[in-house]
Amino acid sequence: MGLELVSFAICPYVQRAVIALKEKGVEFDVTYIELDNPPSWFRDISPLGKVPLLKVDDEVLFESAIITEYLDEVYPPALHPRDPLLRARHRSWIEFGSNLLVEQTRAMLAQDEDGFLQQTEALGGGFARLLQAIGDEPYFMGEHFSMVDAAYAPFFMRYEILKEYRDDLEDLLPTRLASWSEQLLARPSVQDSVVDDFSQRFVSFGRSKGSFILSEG
Ligand SMILES: N[C@@H](CCC(=O)N[C@@H](CS)C(=O)NCC(=O)O)C(=O)O
Repeated sequence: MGLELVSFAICPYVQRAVIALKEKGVEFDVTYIELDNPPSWFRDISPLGKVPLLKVDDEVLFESAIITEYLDEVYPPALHPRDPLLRARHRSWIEFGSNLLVEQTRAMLAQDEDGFLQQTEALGGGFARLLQAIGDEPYFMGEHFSMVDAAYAPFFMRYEILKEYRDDLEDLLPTRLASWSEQLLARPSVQDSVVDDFSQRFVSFGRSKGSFILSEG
């Protein structure tokens, strides 16, 4: 089966799919597009106009959660727990992680200090909730890397970059979440899930959108 992932280089949702593919050792091709100026073939095949898309032979899948669920059904090892209730719980927390990614993007793209502080308050609230759900170290559910871990790794990778620009983000992250982040970012599947100049591209993107915290001063 030929797999082709359609990607925008700094998209965290694409990155979730890449991590899942790498954890499973599945071969795939990547086609990068620029979202500011998407090619017409992309508009033709992307119902929501968003990445990721996963082309499976002639079929096109969209939405990262659907893509990763498909991958988990087809390729071992399973990254979701077998128990239906636990699996549903994990899916719920993945959805929570998607909301946290939105809050993070808003914080990054805030145009002034007030906007940034407002968004970090929202992030802090999200962290407090997450602390109630996460188990003992190292991963979300203890010893084994799961789909929830794949879903949060892109958030923490971006958080590390943003921390370089704002010390207060270091203090905002609770210790347990910081140690989870460390585990995730050390994982080869996570390290190999982005382009080589990811940090630079991420920062340039933020600057091009007028990010207050990433501004060059
Ligand atoms: N819910 C979607 C979100 C994907 C998403 O927002 N992708 C962004 C790039 S990171 C995108 O394609 N945006 C283009 C647009 O909204 O027009 C998923 O999980 O796949």
